[in-house]
Amino acid sequence: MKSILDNREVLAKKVYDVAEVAGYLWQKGWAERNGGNITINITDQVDDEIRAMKAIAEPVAIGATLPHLKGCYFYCKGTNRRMRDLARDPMANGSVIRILDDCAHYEIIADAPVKPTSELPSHLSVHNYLIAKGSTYKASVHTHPISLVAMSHNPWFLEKDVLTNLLWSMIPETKAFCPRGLGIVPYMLPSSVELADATIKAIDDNYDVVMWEKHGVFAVGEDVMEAFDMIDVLDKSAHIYIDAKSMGFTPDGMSQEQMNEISTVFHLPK
Ligand code: 2HA
Ligand code: ZN
Repeated sequence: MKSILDNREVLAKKVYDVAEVAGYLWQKGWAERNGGNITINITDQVDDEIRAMKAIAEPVAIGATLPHLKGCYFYCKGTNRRMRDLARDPMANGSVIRILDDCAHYEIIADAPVKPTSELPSHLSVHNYLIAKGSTYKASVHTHPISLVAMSHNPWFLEKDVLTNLLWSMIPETKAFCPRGLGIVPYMLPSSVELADATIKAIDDNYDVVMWEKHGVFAVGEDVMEAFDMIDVLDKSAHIYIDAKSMGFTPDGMSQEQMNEISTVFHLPK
């Protein structure tokens, strides 16, 4: 079957990176059924031939007007599609969409008429925000990491930066590779505009990874691997905390002095 990825090496690599991450999310147990979504901004990989491609489905309202997305293109996981299926066949379980000039509708241009993720309004609102800020970030990942979500059921962990500092202190790598920590968004209805707005507010507060209380996390990054890696190091720390707790003790965590040393050596904010 003909694919938009044919003879487009860079675009194909980006989509196959999404597929690779989708496989990791499934293997980690973070992607039950259709859980989670991934979108990547592929506008830079779009050539004249793609720009001229006809839509393969009727335009659909985004549910918001997003002025910075005019003429942008995204690869999006399909709604109700499984990460484990996307890992095998990304163009049958996701699609390429074009944002129309009214900035309020999208149309699917390839490869199959797979309707994008239920969290499309929040993903696209975040991409709109990132472009407006002049950010170079192109990827957003939403997933349901078990240990991090478990920790979000304790209100004490939801105070600003309590979880950030605790997770950073479990292993030196966590602050080094997730230097902005973990923002917190209180529980809100999945797919709601309120959740999208609160997520943008947290990203604007300088977090790259945001916890959606009792639901999952939302991460942004230069590419899908970077977004995944930040979630992965945070969840690793959550595992270490929980393992220590299940052995019957509360882990000491690295001391403030040790944390400061890491920050100095890795040139991280203190
Ligand atoms: O797409 O995870 O939050 C399934 C979800 C919605
Ligand atoms: Zn979810």
